[in-house]
Amino acid sequence: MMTDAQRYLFDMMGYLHLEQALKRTELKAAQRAIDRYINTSDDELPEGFGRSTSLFDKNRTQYKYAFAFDKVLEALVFHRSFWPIVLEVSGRRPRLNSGEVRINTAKDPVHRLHCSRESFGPYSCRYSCDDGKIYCDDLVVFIYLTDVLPGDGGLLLVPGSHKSDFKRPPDVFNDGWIEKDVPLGVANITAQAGDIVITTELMTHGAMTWQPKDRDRRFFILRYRPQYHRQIHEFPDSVLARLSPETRELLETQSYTYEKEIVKKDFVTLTI
Ligand SMILES: O=C(O)CCC(=O)C(=O)O
Repeated sequence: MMTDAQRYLFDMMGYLHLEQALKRTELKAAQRAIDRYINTSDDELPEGFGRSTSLFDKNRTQYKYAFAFDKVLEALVFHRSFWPIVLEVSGRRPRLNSGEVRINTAKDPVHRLHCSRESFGPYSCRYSCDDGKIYCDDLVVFIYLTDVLPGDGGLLLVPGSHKSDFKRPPDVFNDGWIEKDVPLGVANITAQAGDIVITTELMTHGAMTWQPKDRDRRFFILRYRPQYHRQIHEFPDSVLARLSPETRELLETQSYTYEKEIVKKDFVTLTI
């Protein structure tokens, strides 16, 4: 389960910043695996892998199914620093809905502020607290693989907005277009490589233009939903075939009552 401090902070602000959550060896191994992914030509990549072709990612900054590219990356979906959080907010009914790596360079445009409530309506995503626990049906985990320094740009969050009941008026935060100067009420997260930031899709978030010309921003985006959720991403067989049994179980959709074996463990390790 989450610690009391994590529960308090996540509930109040809508996000957690876990500093240096990855060990140095885990970080180095993940960085090497991502280098290998992006330096492999399209025709040598396993079936299903490559840059995103999604309409939501016109600049093709995302590398699909990165968690399934290498066992080092696959192990991160169960990382001990946030697995108890995934278990709590899913009511011990977790499912991984996607796991991609995003790479931002100076060419990439600003990512306008958005959230599920604003994009898809007030009932698209849920956040609530019951019996001393948090429930949230679209948890987003950002694992940073490179440093973000003050002034670089990158992730913006509007703390507390995961509980907002009002529509954001267009004159607030420049209608969501935040190029460089961060307005009061918005937080620019300057995470270091190895840090993990956890939030919900209900949180108003976006990203400023990446400023450095000599460094890019690389991070993993893992998204978790309850196993019975109806808005799911189906994974291709070519991706499923590469995974360990524990990860395949994490990707399964199941009923409310079904208890997966992986939820019985405080720490999940991949068996093959
Ligand atoms: O680039 C970022 O840090 C934020 C990503 C984002 O807004 C999203 O994936 O919806």
